[in-house]
Amino acid sequence: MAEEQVLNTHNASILLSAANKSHYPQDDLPEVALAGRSNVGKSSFINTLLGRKNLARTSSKPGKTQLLNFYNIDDKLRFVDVPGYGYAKVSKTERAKWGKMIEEYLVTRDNLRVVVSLVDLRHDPSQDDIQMYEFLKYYEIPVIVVATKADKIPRGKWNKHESAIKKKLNFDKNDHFIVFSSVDRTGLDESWDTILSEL
Ligand SMILES: Nc1nc2c(ncn2[C@@H]2O[C@H](COP(=O)(O)OP(=O)(O)OP(=O)(O)O)[C@@H](O)[C@H]2O)c(=O)[nH]1
Ligand SMILES: [Mg+2]
Repeated sequence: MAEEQVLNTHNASILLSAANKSHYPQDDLPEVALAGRSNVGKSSFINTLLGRKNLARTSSKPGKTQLLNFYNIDDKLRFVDVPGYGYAKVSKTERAKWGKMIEEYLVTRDNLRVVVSLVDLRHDPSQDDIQMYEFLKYYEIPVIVVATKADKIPRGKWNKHESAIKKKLNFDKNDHFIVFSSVDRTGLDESWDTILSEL
């Protein structure tokens, strides 16, 4: 998408929630999926990018988002909020269902242009974070790594945390890495610029 193309990011709404392919929207609009551990800040990322308080549902209760939630942005693109992984209190059966749902979407969805893979800037990536990144690299799905909750650590330590995360992920230096905060909006413009450059 040409960046000069006008995108009214405030013109956004929830379109539908889907458990499988048969419920996905049927058109050619580009989609940006948000993936990451439960509670990492996926829904907050969407709200921040859209300048909305609570369009994408956020909660202090992890594991709340159970379906793929499709958000329409100005009839030009969609965000797809993917349920978070790694929530301990989820049963094995639920976990398997989650795996099938997300894999089906990521592997078969032609509309998908890029996955924003969120990690917590404060911590080393989890095994699930590493697996998600490897999965995306394996399927050659473009990925932007966004490290959230930057407001919770001093700016002087960001670089150190970024390096540690990149090392653990075996980060491909051709990929984008963005330090982000939905509290003070660090990385907001960079996130939009990067997402639009991938459409
Ligand atoms: N300080 C701070 N808190 C954040 C940030 N992003 C999200 N949070 C908080 O972290 C919690 C989880 O945020 P969500 O956006 O709901 O996380 P999620 O990844 O969508 O979680 P699930 O839907 O359960 O997978 C909420 O209490 C948010 O307010 C951030 O950048 N900084
Ligand atoms: Mg969420």
